[in-house]
Amino acid sequence: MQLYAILDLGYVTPERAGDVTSALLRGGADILQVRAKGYGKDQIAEVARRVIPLCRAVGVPCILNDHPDLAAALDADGVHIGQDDGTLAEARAIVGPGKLIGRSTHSLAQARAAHEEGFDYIGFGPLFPTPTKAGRPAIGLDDIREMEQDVGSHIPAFCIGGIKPESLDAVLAAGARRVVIVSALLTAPNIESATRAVKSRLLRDTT
Ligand code: TZP
Ligand code: MG
Repeated sequence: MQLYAILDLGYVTPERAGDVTSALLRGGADILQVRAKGYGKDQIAEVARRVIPLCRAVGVPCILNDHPDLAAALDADGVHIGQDDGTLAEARAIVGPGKLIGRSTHSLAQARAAHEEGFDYIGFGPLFPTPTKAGRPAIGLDDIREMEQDVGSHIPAFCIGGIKPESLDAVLAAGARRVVIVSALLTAPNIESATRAVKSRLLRDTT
């Protein structure tokens, strides 16, 4: 599980959700999140109801951002929550056992804390400034290796934030083994081939 794709409705209209999801999956995304900041729960549910079966058909977990209640109601494979979205126990009580629960982390200390709390996976970043999460300071590449040692060797840890095909080599050289890439895939002229290119580099250049 090396490439985490996000169907982000900041870049993709709801009408294109199915086609874009299929392209990400054909390109080799290993896990996929539906992220829809500013959308109402009904709209998110409508999109997720179409995306979840596409993922399930190819055995890729489909994670909902932010809404444990919706994730439970739609039988998504899990939920992703931020630092201000409550505890693991609170989310677990809503989604139930057997679902994945991920946490956004923005420092080595937060990454260690998320692992100790028992999250199933983490995001670690943003490594670089990114319009997808505007205003969030970049944390750079220096802590990746230690994060991988302390956390990534126990649970999947996905580096995230401003990663482009051009910066992937530097991110991997800094010790990353798993990445989330959002805008660089969703705005690519051919989403499937852009995804496939990133995936094959991850398969080749990580252990
Ligand atoms: N969390 C930390 S950075 C980020 C999120 C959701 C955005 C990643 O998107 P992009 O477009 O790959 O920078
Ligand atoms: Mg959140």
